[in-house]
Amino acid sequence: MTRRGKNPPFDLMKAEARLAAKKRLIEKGLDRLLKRDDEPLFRAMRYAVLPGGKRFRPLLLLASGSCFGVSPPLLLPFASALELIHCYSLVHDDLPSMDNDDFRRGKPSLHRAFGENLAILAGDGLLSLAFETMAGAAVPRDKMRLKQEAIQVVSRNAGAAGMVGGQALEIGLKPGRLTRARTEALIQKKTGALILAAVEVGAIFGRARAAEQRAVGNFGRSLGLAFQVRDDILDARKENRAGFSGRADYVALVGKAKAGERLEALIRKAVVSLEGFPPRADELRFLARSLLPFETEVDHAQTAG
Ligand code: GRG
Repeated sequence: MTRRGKNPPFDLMKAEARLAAKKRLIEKGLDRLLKRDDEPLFRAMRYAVLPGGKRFRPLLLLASGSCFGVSPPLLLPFASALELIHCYSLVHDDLPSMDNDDFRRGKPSLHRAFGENLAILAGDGLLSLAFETMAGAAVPRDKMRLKQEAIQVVSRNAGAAGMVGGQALEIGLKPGRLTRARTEALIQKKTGALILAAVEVGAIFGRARAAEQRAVGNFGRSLGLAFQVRDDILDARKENRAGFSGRADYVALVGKAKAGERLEALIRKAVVSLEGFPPRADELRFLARSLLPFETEVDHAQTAG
């Protein structure tokens, strides 16, 4: 049986319902992983993760798994790990020495609530827990090699070659040196790398063929870029920034209208990458479309936190 064929009709409702069920699974999984303890460090770690945001990356990972016929429970440790890494990055990004943000997910940022030293340690704790979770994932013997590959992909994309590297590029930015190409390359690392890892892990466990891996990789790269462009558009709506923000800000670079056009084009490109994939790819298509302008506030599949 071939997985690719003519483009099937898109069943939005079904995809939405499946994603909602996946989100419930993710929330339960994260709650289980985070120790209930009165020690400030453990309280801080829970505060950083629960209740959460959109859970976009773990949903993407599970949706990619479903696209290749892999059931969510097998992938849950990897989906949880990605969210833990994402949460640690938010905690560290909010620190005074980084973005210096006082609020995150509608509440005081972790360093405002628990102090800077504990925020650093809670971030470190979440990162380590992510790797402990992936290493401890129970997989059948014939999938051990896939597990190793998945851990490698997540490590690479979270680290200096991916998200951390992108953040380092951003803190080294000099006014006037940003081109669109440089900005997009930076975004691919800072924001795109985790999103790409999410879709790749699903494809790894689904033993996707080379052409399918390429298609899903292209989907992930377009989506990673789209995600940050959308975030910059939403940020620009909230505040009226003038001049150099110290960030690789897409809206500041090309203006709101062009950023909106780029966002739509990227989402179209992402969806086109999956052309010929069967209805099992509808959850991925749904997640891509949920980033469209004016659907951005829609909680995809009642998925917003
Ligand atoms: C500090 C190691 C380190 C890395 C920082 C990813 C990142 C690099 C920082 C996070 C801050 C930021 C604005 C990143 C861009 C990606 C992004 C739009 C994050 C917000 O992700 P959402 O919208 O948040 O998925 P929720 O709250 O829904 O999880």
